[in-house]
Amino acid sequence: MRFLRAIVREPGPSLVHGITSANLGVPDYDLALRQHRAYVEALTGCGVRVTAMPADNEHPDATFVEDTALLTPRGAIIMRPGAPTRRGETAEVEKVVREHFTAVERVEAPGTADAGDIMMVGDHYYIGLSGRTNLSGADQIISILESHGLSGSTVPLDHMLHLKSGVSYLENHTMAVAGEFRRRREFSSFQLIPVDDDEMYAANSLWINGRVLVAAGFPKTEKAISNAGYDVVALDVSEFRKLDGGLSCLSLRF
Ligand code: CIR
Repeated sequence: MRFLRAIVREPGPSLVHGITSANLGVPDYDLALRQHRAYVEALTGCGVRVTAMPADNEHPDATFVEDTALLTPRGAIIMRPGAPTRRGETAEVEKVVREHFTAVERVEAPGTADAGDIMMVGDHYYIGLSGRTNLSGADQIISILESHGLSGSTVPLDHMLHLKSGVSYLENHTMAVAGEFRRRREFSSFQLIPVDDDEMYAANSLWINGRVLVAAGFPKTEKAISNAGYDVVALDVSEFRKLDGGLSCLSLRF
């Protein structure tokens, strides 16, 4: 598998009003901008051509563009975000997605889904049932995937915001897993890289074309992923962490 492109959305000054449960303080907007630029450079360094959407200042969480769409090799699905304040983010994203995809479908009410809850493993998509993604949303996504010859299954979440807050697929039949996902039956047949509780945030790592982007400041996880044979790139995303956002949330890859 190889990613050719990515879509990102620059953070706007309203970022400081984003949804959060992190208790890490208010993001520094200028620092967030610098971290976002470094993130885009890292994507480019992985051989990905990046489309940067302008900031959407009406939606403080819009920079977490991953949540708004699922892009598969057979078509795109526009999400219906679980947080009402995020629903308006999808309109502009859909326009950009339509420049690249002919098959574009949508999750409809009463379904809700954030694509941070969807993890691609080859042709199969694991969908977390969370505070943001409900069964109707997941069922709609699974039907659309099946209509394209792909498959999906649900994974109920106990505590995490999103599925990918606690598990990342690093290709090669390997996953980095934290917290409630370390012992889940659904993932027991994979080679698991356990992430310690004190480094839980680093479980949201991002495989791109052979490299793995890991949040800076989590040395045990960085070492474990590196020891598993990956070329690791550490990136500081402290300002996005303050809003519960991680590395994967900041882009749509396809
Ligand atoms: C939110 O609560 O929706 C944002 N503050 C963070 C979204 C993070 N996205 C992700 O994990 N995929």
